[in-house]
Amino acid sequence: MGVLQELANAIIEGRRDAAAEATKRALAAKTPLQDIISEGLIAGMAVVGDRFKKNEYYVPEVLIAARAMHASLDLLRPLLVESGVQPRARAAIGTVKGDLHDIGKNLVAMMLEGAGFGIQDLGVDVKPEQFVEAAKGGADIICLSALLTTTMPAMGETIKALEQAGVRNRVKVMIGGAPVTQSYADEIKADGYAADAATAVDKATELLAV
Ligand code: B1M
Repeated sequence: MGVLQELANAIIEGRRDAAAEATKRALAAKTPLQDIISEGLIAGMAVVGDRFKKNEYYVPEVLIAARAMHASLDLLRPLLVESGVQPRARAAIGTVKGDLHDIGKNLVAMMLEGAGFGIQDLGVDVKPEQFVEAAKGGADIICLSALLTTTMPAMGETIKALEQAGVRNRVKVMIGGAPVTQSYADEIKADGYAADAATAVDKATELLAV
């Protein structure tokens, strides 16, 4: 088995030390960074996402896989910065104003990162103006998460704030979270809705055509 397949498997199985060790071996063998990312990290996380969609994996397995993915990414990140490898696209993500739930948002962020997106994680209780700043700063997609019916309206407010700041056309807006639906996305004129973290990767890829 090749070292990149070993890396992918270590991620799928959530073996953090094995992921770091395979990454070191791939680097020592002068494997291109892009190959380590696409054939190791992205390939591994794609399987994780697929299993999560099929209910073969649950939240703990995904978090453990993401932790292994991060062990590899931590080794690659400084080299990526040096070599100037560009992310597929830049995503700014946050849980909307008034909402402190971040487990789902973090999963979406990790899956997007695992799929090769650059992530700006704005955290929780993120005001519309903060998303506007991220759009002005060059984000390609704004990702809004809400877990409370009482904070869902902040998604619409954020879209309005993007319009008022004149940056709505520059970004795609994707929304999600347990109480959120496609019809709500249509109502507030979001570009896309995803029901879970793996689908969020598919939707962001589709919206940005990357
Ligand atoms: Co709260 N809470 N909570 N809570 N909490 C819920 C959401 C609730 C349904 C529980 C209940 O009453 N049955 C209820 C909401 C009711 C409603 O609005 N209709 C609720 C409430 C009421 C509250 C408080 C108001 C309670 C109180 O204080 N009286 C309070 C609010 C605080 C605030 O935010 N201002 C509160 C607080 C908390 C804790 C702090 C204790 C804790 C959060 C800890 C944390 O996140 N760090 C908490 C928790 C853990 C929950 C439950 C139990 C679990 C949520 C969770 O993490 N799910 C939840 C009940 C439940 O869902 N069973 C509940 C796992 C997570 C992986 O799923 O977040 O849905 P989820 O994410 C999924 C998808 O939705 C999707 O992908 C993820 C992975 O597949 N997704 C996206 C999420 N964001 C996305 C974005 C995308 C695309 C997909 O694109 C951008």
